[in-house]
Amino acid sequence: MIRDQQTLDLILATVHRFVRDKLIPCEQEVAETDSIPPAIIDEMRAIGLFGLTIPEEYGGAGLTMEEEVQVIIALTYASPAFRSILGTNNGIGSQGIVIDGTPEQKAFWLPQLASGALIGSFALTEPGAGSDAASLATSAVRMDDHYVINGTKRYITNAPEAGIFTVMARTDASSTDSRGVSAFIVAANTPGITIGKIDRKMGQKGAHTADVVFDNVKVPVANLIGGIEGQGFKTAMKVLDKGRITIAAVCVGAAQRLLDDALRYAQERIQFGQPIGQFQLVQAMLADSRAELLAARSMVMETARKRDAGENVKIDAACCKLFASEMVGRVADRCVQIHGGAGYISDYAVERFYRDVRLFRIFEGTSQIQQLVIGRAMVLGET
Ligand code: COS
Repeated sequence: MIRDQQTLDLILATVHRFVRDKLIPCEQEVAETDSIPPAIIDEMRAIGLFGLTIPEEYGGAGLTMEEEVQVIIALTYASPAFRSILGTNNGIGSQGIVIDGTPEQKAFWLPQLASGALIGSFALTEPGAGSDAASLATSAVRMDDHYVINGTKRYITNAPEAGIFTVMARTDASSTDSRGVSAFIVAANTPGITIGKIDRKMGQKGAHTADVVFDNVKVPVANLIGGIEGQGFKTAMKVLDKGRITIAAVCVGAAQRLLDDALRYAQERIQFGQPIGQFQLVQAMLADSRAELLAARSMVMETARKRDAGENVKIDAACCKLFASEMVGRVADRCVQIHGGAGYISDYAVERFYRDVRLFRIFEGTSQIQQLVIGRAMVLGET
């Protein structure tokens, strides 16, 4: 749903300009230093990029899903690390509160996330619980007016920068499945929280993940999301449903950048006396990529519209994440191939993007988990 095309066009024009003038010129520096310059983050705050999806009554832009995916596609024309720093506030780091939080929780936390004053982070994965998220072992034990949380979370995006975590922990010690899990809002400066060293990743330099260790961390009862125990796994799944559409949009933005870079290279690079783009085998790689990109973009737009219309998009969101993340992997591979030897050299963005996009088939649910979600729901007769 587009609420006001003029306003959306204005936001998109601002993002396109920011990407072209500020983000792309700074990509190499981010990759080399593994950090985003504070001035860039300040500008993201000033433009309002941390609060895109947070409702207007809490200081955000309240974008619909259809509006959001367009902004994300525009933004992810630049290195995915830039989206990552603001991605959790717009997605998994805020949506637990947006979707299932109490009015008091929303009123207190969402304005701080919308402004970017606080970075939100989503703590589900553990050393022993990745794809099998419902088997998580982190415990939350009720003691009078607070809970005591103990456990370790792993590969937590933006953990080093986080001001708050959405933490999934087991409140029913006798349970072993999703029913005993609750979700909490935990301030990062609460005594007992330790952030591990920043993970050294294959790509996505500038986007940070780390372990988060909870050692007898006292969390007020008021921070139990929605105020009800046992709902935390469902909250996490609803957050991930939305997140999967967003990640698919990220894949579309990255694939567009890769393809534009490869097309430009194919038009400029001369071999056998002519630009390599004149050769049909190179054209085939461009054409396959263009067709797959159109398919992914169409899926994302259609699913975003369905979610805005209030339809259940569990299956379609998983389809989008599955197809778009595999698509961008194939596009990145072809674009490196079109660049030939240059594609293996880090002076060219395609080399970096090739490593960056590998993550999309893994995080927020692997391709195999998306297949499982889709197939299982189909067999159960869900639509
Ligand atoms: N929305 C709302 N509720 C949902 C839901 C959704 N999308 N998906 C599942 N649920 C509910 C189910 O209805 C079920 O509720 P009941 O107990 O009332 O029947 C409950 O949650 C448990 O669901 P299910 O039985 O499907 O859970 P499983 O343990 O079998 O696991 C998968 C489900 C594998 C899909 C889940 O663990 C998963 O998504 N894993 C990947 C996690 C992931 O993406 N991690 C990435 C890191 S976080 S960035």
